[in-house]
Amino acid sequence: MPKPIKYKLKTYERITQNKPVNQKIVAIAVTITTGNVPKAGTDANVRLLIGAKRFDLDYAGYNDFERGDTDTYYFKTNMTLGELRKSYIELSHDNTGSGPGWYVANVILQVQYPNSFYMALYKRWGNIGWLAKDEPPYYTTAVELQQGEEI
Ligand SMILES: [Ca+2]
Repeated sequence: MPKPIKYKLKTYERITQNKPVNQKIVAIAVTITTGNVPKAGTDANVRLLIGAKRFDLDYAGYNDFERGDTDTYYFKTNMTLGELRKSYIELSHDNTGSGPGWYVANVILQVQYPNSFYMALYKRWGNIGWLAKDEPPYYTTAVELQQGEEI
């Protein structure tokens, strides 16, 4: 078993860099692609933390996060871009259900500005891998996506 590491920090790209820190954000969309590998899917309860806010990712009557699926969740917010950049962001699940290990291919966070029909890319994290205690490397059900920046 490899040496335990609490989190795996991933590389990302961002195209909101040119916006001011006081830019208001009225909604956030998170798009998660579950990998196309055996046992990639999960039925555990998945949540996204953005700072002190917790977002439960679940559509009633829909089997979220199955192998190869891309699922998007929208949340209304009233934060600013600067507050988002300062926020700690973590994706996790509660390790419940049968075979709860989850293989996350990538995560995309988009933001919506007031009076804009479109979502703008905030960050994209690729090749995240297993969030699993029942799949290698067996050490965590959470991934830190962003530490929170000094701005
Ligand atoms: Ca599921």
